[in-house]
Amino acid sequence: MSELSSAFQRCGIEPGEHQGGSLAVRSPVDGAELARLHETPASQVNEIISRSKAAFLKWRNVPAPVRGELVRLWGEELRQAKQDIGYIVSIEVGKIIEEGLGEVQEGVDICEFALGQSRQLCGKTIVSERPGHRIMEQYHPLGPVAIITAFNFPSAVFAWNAALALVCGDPVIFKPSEKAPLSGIATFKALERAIARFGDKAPEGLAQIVIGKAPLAEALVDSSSIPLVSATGSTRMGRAVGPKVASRFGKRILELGGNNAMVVTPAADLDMALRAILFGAVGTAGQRCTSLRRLIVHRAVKDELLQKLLKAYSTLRIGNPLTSGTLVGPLIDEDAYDAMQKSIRAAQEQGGKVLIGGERALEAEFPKGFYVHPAIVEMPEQTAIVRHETFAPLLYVLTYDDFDNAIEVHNDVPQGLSSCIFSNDMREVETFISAAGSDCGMANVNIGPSGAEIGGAFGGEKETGGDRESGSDAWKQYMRRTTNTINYSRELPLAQGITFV
Ligand code: UN1
Repeated sequence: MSELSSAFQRCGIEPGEHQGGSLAVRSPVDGAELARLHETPASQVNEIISRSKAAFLKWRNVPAPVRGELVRLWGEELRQAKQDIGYIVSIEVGKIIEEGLGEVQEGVDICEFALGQSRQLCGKTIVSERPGHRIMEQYHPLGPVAIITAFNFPSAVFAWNAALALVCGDPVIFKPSEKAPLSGIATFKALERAIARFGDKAPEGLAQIVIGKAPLAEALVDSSSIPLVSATGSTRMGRAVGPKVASRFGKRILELGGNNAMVVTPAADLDMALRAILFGAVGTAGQRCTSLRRLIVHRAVKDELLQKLLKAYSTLRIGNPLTSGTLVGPLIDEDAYDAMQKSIRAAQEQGGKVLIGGERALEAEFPKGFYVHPAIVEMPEQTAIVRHETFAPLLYVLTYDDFDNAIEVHNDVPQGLSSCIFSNDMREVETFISAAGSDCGMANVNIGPSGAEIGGAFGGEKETGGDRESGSDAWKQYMRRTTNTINYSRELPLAQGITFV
């Protein structure tokens, strides 16, 4: 039995589930077919939504800390399956195995976070202007949540959303990316095992998965029975999803494109910046929404930094992500490769100079795998192509002289996910994270833009979508808030001093 078949088996994915279907799943590693999944017929979506609605009526009454016990068990299952799911992520998405494992760890972490959160779903008590009155807030479960994820984090982003939704009292319907459904299924199976261990208190239909393409996602997006749609992917996808959900007054969490930059000032520790640039721009082959795409470097340190960077880029180990020591795996598919080539050409037309990389790699060994040499392109200014997100290891370098101008350039892109500054000058650092600094949802100091921990709220502004998921108070989006004014007096005074009868 192949290593993959054994991993499927240990994850509870039966041969009948991954063979004989119409949806072919290919590995970006070498183009080999990994599975043929059975697609969920669109005609079944209504039934799935009905089951979710019925599950909600029961689940909302289970005390939140008891719901927390379910995600605790899920975290245990993920821990146990970490090697297998990490391996499936790696072979299906092309991430190096270290990052595949890290992604599963992110799922474990959010389960533990959600477990704690299950005892802290609390609102405020507010003083009333009226005697003998008290105002308080409660957070109540919201209803079925649709979770639509992208190929690049096929396990963790489902876990981020589902762990919180479940402790908040909401059933989940998961639509993994059709480019990486296997990792999603493996993560979902771990949840099913947790549900089985949890027992009768978990209603039937609490967690469901649909396998297939965009029409399934559209059916979920359009359903007024789904009060919250959490969608991760491109800005183009968000532009389609956002207005549809809004038109039926649904809530949404949109996690869309980024165009993340690093400002490197003369006061930076350049060796640290170098390491952060490498992980940020080259890690995950530049296919994180938080990947580093723009380097805004002061003229005084540019040459030194670029010299170090070019040296490091020239020795990057590109190859099979499952082989230990590899740093850069393949792009997800040929379209991603073509998009990178197109952006490099556009950059050149707009005055850019390719300093290194951009060419296809390992074509002889992997004719159906799209490996590239990560590219660095120096730009004379922030032209149209630099303002566009290309999901590939393509780093633009921009030079600045004046710090205020660096911040202006930094913010002058349509996206607003993550950002960072490398500097040991407290004036620069504090300015960068101040109201007049970075306009992104995440602004880091002396660490790169990618690889966030789950404890903070994750997300960004502008075309990134404006929403937050994962840590901090992101849980509130999975609940509805009620404000309760309680009168324990024998009078009935009106607010604002109004007298009536
Ligand atoms: C994504 O790329 O969609 O901060 C999510 C990070 C990861 C999550 C990225 N923790 O890079």
